[in-house]
Amino acid sequence: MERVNKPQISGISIVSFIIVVAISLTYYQFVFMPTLSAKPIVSEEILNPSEPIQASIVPGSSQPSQTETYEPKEIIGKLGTSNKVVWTNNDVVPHTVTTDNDYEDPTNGRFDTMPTIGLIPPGGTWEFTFTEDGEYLYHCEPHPWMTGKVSIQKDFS
Ligand SMILES: [Cu+2]
Repeated sequence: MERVNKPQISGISIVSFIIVVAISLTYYQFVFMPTLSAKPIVSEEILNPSEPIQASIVPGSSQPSQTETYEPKEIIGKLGTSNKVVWTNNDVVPHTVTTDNDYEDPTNGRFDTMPTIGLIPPGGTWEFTFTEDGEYLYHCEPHPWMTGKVSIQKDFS
């Protein structure tokens, strides 16, 4: 009797093994990999906030003695309403907006004009949408005395 049963048992084991492998591969291909490569899901209000904040690069900012450079110096935005900032260069020389600590937004990439437009030309604008709350310090690459901060707060209302 044992001799008859043994091939059946190993047959069942092989079938079970194939099923387990097939389930694992399916999970890996259709659930695990897409989760790894997908960008985070962000609501429309955060991607396109209704009240972007206007900031200015003040004329004369390239002078080391000037204390007013980015205006307002501290920008406070609310996630889902005003988590987008538009900088306008009102000076006569080009400037950058560059993260102090290599910050990268999970959706919009590095908080820095350099990889996208480089320097903001006189009269030019640059905008950045923060999709996470937090405090973001930045400066100007050619003029390191120019510093500013963006605080994005969660909206609890
Ligand atoms: Cu500058």
